Amino acid sequence: MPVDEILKELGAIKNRALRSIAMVRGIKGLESARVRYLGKKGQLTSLMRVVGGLPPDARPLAGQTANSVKGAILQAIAEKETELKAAEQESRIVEERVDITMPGADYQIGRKHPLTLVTEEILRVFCSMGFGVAEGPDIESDYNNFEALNIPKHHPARDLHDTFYVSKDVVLRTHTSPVQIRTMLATPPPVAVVCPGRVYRCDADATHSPMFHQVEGLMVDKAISFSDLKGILEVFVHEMFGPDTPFRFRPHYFPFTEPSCELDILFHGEGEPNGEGVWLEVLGAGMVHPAVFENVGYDPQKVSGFAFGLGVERLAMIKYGISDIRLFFENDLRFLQQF
Ligand code: FA5
Repeated sequence: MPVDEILKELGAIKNRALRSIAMVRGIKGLESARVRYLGKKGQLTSLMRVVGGLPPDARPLAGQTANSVKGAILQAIAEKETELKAAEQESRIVEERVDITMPGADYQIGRKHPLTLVTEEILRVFCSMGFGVAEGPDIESDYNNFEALNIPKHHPARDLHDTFYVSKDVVLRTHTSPVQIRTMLATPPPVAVVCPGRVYRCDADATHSPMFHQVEGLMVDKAISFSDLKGILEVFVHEMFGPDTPFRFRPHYFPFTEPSCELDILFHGEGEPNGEGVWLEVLGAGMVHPAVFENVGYDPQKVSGFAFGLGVERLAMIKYGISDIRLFFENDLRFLQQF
């Protein structure tokens, strides 16, 4: 290839390369322009090989020209690279700009479940009267749940409890009364405790749930009488629901108390007939049966006491005017956010 032509071609390569580098829009495009002209098989590299093969007298001029074209292309690439990087940084600054004058992201603060609120309120009232708090396990022995409470195997009262059996001698506790047994086995009299917790029964409708909450109460000392029980429960109802709340005691039967009663509160809720209210049973109670004292090693000749077991859901239904117990367990935020 004659030198003239080589020089002309070098000039043309330079023009093309500078033009296409000027038009490049990104780093990738710049790299492919570099490969196109300066890569192993690039246009300038290939022509430089031809220059290498020229006769010695023609080589210096062609070689110098080729080197200066290469220098110009390299410089253009370097300048373009600086320009592209600056533009990229600029656009990232714009994209990632934080507007500190915008309002903050909204987040929801959790709150206590209505049953937790009511349980805390119940404990507050009894603790203010001198009761302590005791707890027991949800999975309980048949002995503590039934036998020690004067409900032997095959006793008809067992049918009332619709028990979930874990094994022959282990149950999901059907009430919090086994915590009475645990407390008396662990502590000599006098005792005054309230025992909150979950209980389980195979039973479900608008006022019955298969898992619900009770608070057990137990007071044992010398000469505790039924009037003490009535007085304590009256204070409780009036503290929880206000001094004018109508309530009534009704005779009842429990194998572990004698005499026994139930306490009803007049409930005004959605859907109740005539607007007169309905009596809702909220707790069972009575004087601890001598057989129970004997089972825990207390002497029924020396001590007496009362016990009660109240339903937390029932009290929450009355307090908040809720007619369906299932609302407590559906986890509907529209319901829960009202408390
Ligand atoms: C008992 O569980 C006795 N252990 C209470 C007791 C304790 C009596 C100490 C004497 C001495 P009962 O099964 O009636 O009794 O339940 C007590 C309260 O739990 C009921 O008054 C009611 O408020 C609530 N309750 C009972 N079953 C359910 C249920 N399936 N769903 C929601 N609450 C219930």
